[in-house]
Amino acid sequence: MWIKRKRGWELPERAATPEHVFRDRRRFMAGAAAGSLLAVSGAGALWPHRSRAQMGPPEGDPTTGLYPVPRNDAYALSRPITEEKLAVTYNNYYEFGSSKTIWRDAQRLPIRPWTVTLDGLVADEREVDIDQLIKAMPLEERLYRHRCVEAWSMAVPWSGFPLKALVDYAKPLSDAKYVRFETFEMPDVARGQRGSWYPWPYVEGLTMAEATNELAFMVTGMYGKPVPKQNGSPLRLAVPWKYGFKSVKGITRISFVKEMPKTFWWDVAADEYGFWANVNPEVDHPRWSQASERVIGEDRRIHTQPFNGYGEQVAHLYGEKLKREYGDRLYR
Ligand SMILES: Nc1nc2c(c(=O)[nH]1)N[C@H]1C(S)=C(S)[C@@H](COP(=O)(O)O)O[C@H]1N2
Ligand SMILES: [Mo]
Repeated sequence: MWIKRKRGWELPERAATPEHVFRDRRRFMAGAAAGSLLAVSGAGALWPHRSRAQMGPPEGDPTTGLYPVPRNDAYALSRPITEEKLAVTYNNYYEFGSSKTIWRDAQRLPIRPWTVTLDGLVADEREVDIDQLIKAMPLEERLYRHRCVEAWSMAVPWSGFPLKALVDYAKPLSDAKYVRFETFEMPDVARGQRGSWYPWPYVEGLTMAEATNELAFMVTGMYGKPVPKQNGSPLRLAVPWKYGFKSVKGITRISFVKEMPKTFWWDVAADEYGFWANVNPEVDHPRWSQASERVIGEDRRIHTQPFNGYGEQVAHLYGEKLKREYGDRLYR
């Protein structure tokens, strides 16, 4: 079905992005920030098909006027926020390719009109317009840690609303056990979806208890503006106690289901990734250590914390019964 090949995703971050390459990129971004580089005529030669390199919020995004939204101080951090330029240009979004620099390609994604289907075990299945949905939700800003399974991390000011608010809005039936998230399928604009070795569309899932935990957050903005396309516009998930691949981007469908959803990376490499993927420094990825993480934008590594530092809010979700049933799979 798929060909086992080492792709960027599967490499430890240090191998995938040698430090000096990354530092050179930072110098490049610093130049761009100063307004020099993108303005010079050479930029046209670098990106002949782009009249203007857009890395920020989508141009003409109808939600622009909603931001900034009030910060919820219950979700503060004791580490510096990642520089915005880095958070919006160093991404994982396999729909647009397996490199970290997909932000230009992601601009091709049409984000309006955009609907989200709410279906499965709900009182009424329906398709909601994204702007109607956003208008119905209580928007706030939260500072969250963001830890990729590749052992790099950021600290990001997300804007959005608690997933619990959306669950309440969807009115799931009592036999719903899991929430399943599905991403768009547009191979014409998303070149990564043209290959047949990945099981598109990207699917993720949470238990109902995880989905209604206060930390589970639906993202519509970041850095006080609408969320850029490369970061998951117009709607993505942020579950900061889990590895980044659980935080699915570009959501088009949310289903309430009885069975544990077969999630994308689990389907691709069941021996490496699974459903739970809770951050745990003591359980290594089969091919690299999870004990520490490289802080994007800083020349340092820090120790990784159990549940990425959110144990107080979520550890109780994973009691003895689940530990017996899943063992280390709870952490991959
Ligand atoms: N649809 C979709 N969502 C996705 C991914 C993806 O490839 N496709 N990559 C995941 C991974 S591995 C990570 S680490 C985060 C990265 O989010 P960021 O680019 O905003 O930092 O998005 C996650 N969500
Ligand atoms: Mo990731």
